[in-house]
Order: sequence, then C-alpha cells, then structure tokens
Amino acid sequence: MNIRDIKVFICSPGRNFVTVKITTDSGIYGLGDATLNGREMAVVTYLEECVAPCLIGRSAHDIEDIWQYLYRGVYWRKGAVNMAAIAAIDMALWDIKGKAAGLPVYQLLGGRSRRAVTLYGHASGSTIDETLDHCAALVAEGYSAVRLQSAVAGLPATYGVLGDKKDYFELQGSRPLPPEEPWSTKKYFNGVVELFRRARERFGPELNLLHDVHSRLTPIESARLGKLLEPYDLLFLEDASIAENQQSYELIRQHTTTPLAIGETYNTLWDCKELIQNQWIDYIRMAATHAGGITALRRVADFAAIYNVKIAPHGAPDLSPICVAAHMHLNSWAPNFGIQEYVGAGSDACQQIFTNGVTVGNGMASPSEAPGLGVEFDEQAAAQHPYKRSYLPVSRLEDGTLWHW
Ligand code: KDG
Ligand code: MG
Repeated sequence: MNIRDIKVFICSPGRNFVTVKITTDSGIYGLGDATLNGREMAVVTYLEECVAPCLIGRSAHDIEDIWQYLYRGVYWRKGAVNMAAIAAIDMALWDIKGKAAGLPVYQLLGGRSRRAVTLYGHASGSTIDETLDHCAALVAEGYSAVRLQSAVAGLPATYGVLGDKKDYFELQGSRPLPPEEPWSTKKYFNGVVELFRRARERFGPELNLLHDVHSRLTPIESARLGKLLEPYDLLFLEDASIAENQQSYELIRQHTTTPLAIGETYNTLWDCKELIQNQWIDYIRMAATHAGGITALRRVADFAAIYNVKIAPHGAPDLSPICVAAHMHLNSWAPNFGIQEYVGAGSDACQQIFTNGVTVGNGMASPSEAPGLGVEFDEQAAAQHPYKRSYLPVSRLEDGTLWHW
C-alpha cells in the first residue's frame, strides 16, 4: 500500500484550517491536521514543496520510518512549521493504517483505558458575573470541569474575553495586522482571585475549575498566584509563566501546591523534558498537531507517565476536528490521561466540512468506532470557504513594552 498522492487544503469556515489528504494506490486515504494559527501558509508551502515530493511511492505502513525521515532526516529539527507538517503526515498515516486494519486508531495504540474522555469547557465573560453565568450554563450541560476567564477590569481588552474579538473562534478579519492588547499584572491580580472565590461560593467544592494565564506572569508572580488560588482548589493553573528556562517552574513549584499545566506551544519532548523529569508540572498540554502527531504524543504520554505527569491536550478552536479526533483516540488509550480541553464543534460551515469525528455529550467525549480516525472531509464544501489571512494578537504592557503572549 504505497503513497500515491498528497494534497494540502486550506479552508476558512469561521477560522483557517490546513488539512492534508494522503491517498494510497489501494484507494485508502488518510487525513491530517496541519493548522498553525496565524502561520498557516508557511506550513502549506513546507508540505507542498519540501515534504510531499519525498513521500510519493513510499509504503504508507511505514509510519515510524517516515516520522524519523521527516524529523532526523531534515537537519533543521524541531520548529512549529516543521512539526505541524510532520504531525499532519503522521495523523494521515495512522488514519490509513486504521482503515487498512479495520480498527479505530485507539485500538492500534493499545485499546481503551477508560469508558469516555472527560472534557473541560470554557466560560469567559466581560465581568465575573458573566463568566460565572456562562459556567452555570456549561454545568447545566453536564460539564464537570470548566476553565474560567474574566476580562481584566480597567483594561480596554483582554485576550479572548473582551473587545470586538470575543471568542477564539473569530478571525481577526477586520484587522489587517496583529491587534495589540494591553496587559497589567496588578490589575489582573485584583480580579482573578475574586473570580475563583466567587466561583467556589456559587458552585461549591465539587466542580473542577481551571484557569489559563497565557504566560503573562513572571515565575515569582506565578508562585504568588498559585498560593493565592490554593483555597479554591484548581484542577490546574495553565501557562502561568513562559518556561524557556524550564527551571523557572522549580521556583513556582517550591511555593505552591496548585497543580501546574503547560505545553500547548511545544513542538517536541525536548521542550518539556526537565519540566516532566523533575515533576515541576502536573499536566503536559501538547497538541498532536503542533508536536509531531500521534507518534510523538504517544511518546510524550509514556515519558510523562513515569513521572506522574498526565496529558491534557490543547483543545483550542484553531485545532481542526481531525486533531480533535486524534486527541480522543490518544486520550482513550493513555493510562495517564488527565483531561481534554473542548470548545465545541465549530461553526455550521466547519461541521459541514469535517463530519463524524467524535461523540460529545454530558461533558464527556468518545472517539469514533469507525476504522482510522473516523473523520470525513468534504473537499467541495471546503472550497466554498477560502483562506483569510489572520493574526493572533500581540500583548504589551501599559507603557508600550512588548510582553509575553
Ligand atoms: O492559537 C492560540 C490559541 O490556541 C490559544 O490562545 C488558546 O491558550 C489557548 C488555550 O488554552 O486554549
Ligand atoms: Mg492555553
């Protein structure tokens, strides 16, 4: 079963997605997600110009060798563009192998470790009340875990929760260049602890609560936030600080028992090797699409398991339903699965383009039982929604200093 053709599609059903389709000479095809938010066309070019020509004629069964060929073989290891391209090829090959075997991918990984995958939803709002009302709606839907984000009072915009970009789903369509959003750690601290105090008051001790700092704090500020949030028993505090110096997390860890999560921008295990090995974190949040696919994430999960670190894959809307499906297969199998971020099935157009995929209900999800990943991709429907250039926002301190994303 040799690779006959590799096509790359880019569509924008509410936001941009890059999709790879590998067709074999047996007629079986596989799908992969290569979406890199704000840098989509770089991955498209890399796939078409540098990757696809090298794979035509090779056995589609050689997932491991193709992964090594694209990683070790290229000299320029790692990197978001490279790893997103490898990821899409890898997912598509697992999809093909599953279809050829007549088995869903989680069975190829070793079978189920659980009945279903626990999800956490997003509750965001311009005020604490709005965030908590949103949380109540998710609880009513059956969610047992919710991420709370509230706009920072006194700032004109907060990423994802205020301004004319209220939701991650939306393209920055009206703005030709990256929008700039202000940040004030002082103003943030004033509101965030109150948000969680009020959440516990309203929802009691059972609900799992999470929060994403988007890396805006220094390590010592993260340590302080973790300490201040301890009474509210978070499931995890995400991306408190950047960990370019992985040892920064040792400092945070020494000061707080609030569980720590990081990893959505990581591309290889090397980005978090010390974080995991030293047990400075509790959850690793790498995504199949940005970390080299199912092959790589499976290795990360096994490595993390040795150190009591759980996987909690990134689940933002800029990961396509193909990545969501890949995550559900991995999550069903991984003995050290923690929780999966989930923000819904996307726009109506998105749901027309990507069909089947995962089953979601009551705050839980299951992968498809169909052979492979179980997602279908409608090429004609995708062609109705052409690519639109869009950038993620940039963060600056109130005096204009460029700040961590
Ligand atoms: O592309 C960036 C988004 O995926 C990111 O901002 C979302 O932080 C995020 C999350 O935890 O979902
Ligand atoms: Mg995040």
